[in-house]
Amino acid sequence: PRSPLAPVRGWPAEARARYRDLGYWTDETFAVFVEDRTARFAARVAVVGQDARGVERRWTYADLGDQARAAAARFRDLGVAPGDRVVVALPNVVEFLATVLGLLRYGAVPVFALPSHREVELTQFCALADAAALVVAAGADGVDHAALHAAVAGRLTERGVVPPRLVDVTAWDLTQAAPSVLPVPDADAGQVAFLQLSGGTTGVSKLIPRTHADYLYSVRASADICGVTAATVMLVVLPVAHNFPMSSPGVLGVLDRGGRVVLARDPSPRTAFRHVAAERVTTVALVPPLAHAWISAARRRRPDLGSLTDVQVGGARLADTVAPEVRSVLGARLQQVFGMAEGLVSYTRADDPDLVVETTQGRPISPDDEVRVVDADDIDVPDGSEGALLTRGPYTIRGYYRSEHADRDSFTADGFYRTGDLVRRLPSGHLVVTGRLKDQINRGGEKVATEELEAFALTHPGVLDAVAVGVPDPYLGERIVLVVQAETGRDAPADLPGFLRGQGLATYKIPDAVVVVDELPATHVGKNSRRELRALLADRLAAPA
Ligand code: J2J
Repeated sequence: PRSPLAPVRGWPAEARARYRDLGYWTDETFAVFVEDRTARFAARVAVVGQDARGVERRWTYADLGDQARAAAARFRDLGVAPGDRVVVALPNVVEFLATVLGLLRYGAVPVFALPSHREVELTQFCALADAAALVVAAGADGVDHAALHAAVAGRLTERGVVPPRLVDVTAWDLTQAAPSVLPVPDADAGQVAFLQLSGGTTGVSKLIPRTHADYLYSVRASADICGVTAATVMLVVLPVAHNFPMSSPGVLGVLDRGGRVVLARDPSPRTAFRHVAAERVTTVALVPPLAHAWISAARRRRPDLGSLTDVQVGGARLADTVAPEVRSVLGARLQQVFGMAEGLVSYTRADDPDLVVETTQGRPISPDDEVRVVDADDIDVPDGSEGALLTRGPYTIRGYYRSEHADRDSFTADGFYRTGDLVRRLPSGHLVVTGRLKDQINRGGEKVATEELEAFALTHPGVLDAVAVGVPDPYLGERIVLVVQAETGRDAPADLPGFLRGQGLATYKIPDAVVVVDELPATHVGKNSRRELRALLADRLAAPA
């Protein structure tokens, strides 16, 4: 038996009462959501995509309900109990929806990993969550999941944690009937429903506890803002477990309204354009490099994108110069989305002037999202000036999962989340993201903690010191350059990317380039000087040769 779900720091009673009175928080849990929507829209097509074996599937809402209940029964039969955490590391296959909706229907707690995570991250998530199972699709990607699981299990055992069971959805018989009765758990909507991943700013990952009530509010409000209806056909090219395609308004927003989700197995424009034409896709969520790729591919190929009305771009800053091309080349409306798995999501609106849509990252979902823009002493700066963004509201967490230490740095005493983003707020309330305070590289929407990367580089015997730098890149926004000072008397490490891959780090964290220097510029010891060093190196490396 696993430990119970750990208590989390939630909203104070006054805030809870207010969010309920305002109608933001309801009693609906995800288990009820799954039952209700799959019954209400039973005959409509809910999801189109490949299964883990590469077979094309087309599930109605009724099918999706059956698949979720069948998955729930499989986890129950494996000995997973309601409340147990289950790490889900699946690619964009239909079993992802069966698994996640099944776990929620059953009352277990999904932990959203990505298929690009490797033994380092999976070990951290499993340990932190005390996970009962790890779900993968061995048939769908080239990864040796048995070896990966054995490595994770080995590391966990060393740390005194009982390893999770490995569940490979490729083995599931999707034609097997669901059980007729499966009790709906009597959870409270104020309880934690699942754990999302934090982008990470430190050596260890943080997990984000989201409740039924707060998350479903953000999903419903997002679906309203984005105009999701039963006619919406959403293409998912980003990893479906990420908070953006999941909830802004994402897969859940579409399922809330009876629309259709189309899962793409690869994010290339070629595959995506094929899906758009075949399924008459109306909307898609992209990160800036993909928006770029779509625009240049559409210029060359002139695909049939006639059905596409809305293109969302978020996860990293979209260049002002690229923004107008969403309409001129893709023929769709642009929506900028600035969000975070910790909560706050900001959207440009359909009735915003073009200039606002093209140059700002929108305004928050809720009238009760409290936003502060502050200087280094936490004093509010005037509108139009750059400052650090702090936020508190009906769907922004007040604390991480089992991480009191991180909480002291990440939240103010009165419960504001320190986003680590630098923004300007316009008098209209729109936010412009201008930079970042946090020790993180945003590689085209994928977040990499500099500290973690540096710590792994330092384990190489030839490395005396290492600095991970986000260097401006026209396509990715930032690329990862690892600046390394070699240990005196030793050869410069030959293949650091290969070494880091061998350490079991996620593929997206592997540096794009390594630069070996005789000596790193001198700075004073400490966290801030480390930041200065990264900034200094970023400037030098960005300068044209
Ligand atoms: C600049 N930086 C951005 C943007 C996120 C919707 C959309 C995105 C995320 C997400 C999400 C940005 N311009 N438009 O969860 O629901 C950077 C900021 C932010 C961090 C959060 C959603 N959109 N960012 O990207 O948890 O630095 O969520 O704090 O992965 O991404 O990252 P993440």
